[in-house]
Amino acid sequence: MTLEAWYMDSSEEDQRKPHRLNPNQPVPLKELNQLGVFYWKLNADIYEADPELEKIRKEQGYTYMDILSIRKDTLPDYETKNSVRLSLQLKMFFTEHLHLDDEIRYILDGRAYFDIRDKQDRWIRIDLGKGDLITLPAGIYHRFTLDETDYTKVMRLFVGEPVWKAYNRPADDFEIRQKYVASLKAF
Ligand code: KMT
Repeated sequence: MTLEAWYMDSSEEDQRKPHRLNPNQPVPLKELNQLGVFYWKLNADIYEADPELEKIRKEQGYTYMDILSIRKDTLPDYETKNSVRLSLQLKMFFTEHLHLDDEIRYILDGRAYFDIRDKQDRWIRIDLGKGDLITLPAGIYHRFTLDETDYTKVMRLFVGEPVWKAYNRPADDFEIRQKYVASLKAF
């Protein structure tokens, strides 16, 4: 089971680039687990009838699911017509925020990055590809971006009726944020 993550540089360059430090500073899965992030590797080719996915959904109570394809058009009118909403949404996804519920995402195709904050408030970039299912805990500050391939197809899972509302940082007074921060002290 492999999942690659690393500490990010602070350059303002294109968010879709890897932004690794030089030399690279990897973050092992165990460290992600201590931040409340969990991971499964599945076979995305059989997601429509995958007993392993079914088992996870049942055990975790992920009753809701939908699928989004996210593609940055390379057409010159990317910022116009139908692409405007997607472009705005991508901007929102990359604005640091938290949710009141866990965020559960399963990459069915393509690639994407999730960035999360560690305990010292440093950015960790998590590199996701086809077959990667990740859960981010409620209350963690994070953001999402496509990588340079500009395409991902992602399954969103949720316990019960989905609530996608994002609260941009600062959201430190939220009970869920305080609960999350307190949970980190256990380590
Ligand atoms: C979020 O709110 O962080 C996201 O939904 C990320 C994008 S997953 C399609």
